[in-house]
Amino acid sequence: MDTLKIKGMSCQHCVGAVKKALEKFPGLSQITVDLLAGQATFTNNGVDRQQLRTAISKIGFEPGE
Ligand SMILES: [Cu+2]
Repeated sequence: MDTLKIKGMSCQHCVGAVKKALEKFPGLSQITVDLLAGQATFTNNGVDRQQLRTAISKIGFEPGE
């Protein structure tokens, strides 16, 4: 499993928005987004992490490395 830190999530709506953005990548599966931990966890089958960071930034959150 991979994790990606995400800053700026404050409620379950944020969690839902992040999850939806990540679900658009066919290479990701088993996606969970944890509000308290401020991170997403997923299995990544070949998606460039930079693309994930870009998608998260576009919807207004701040991705970590
Ligand atoms: Cu929110």
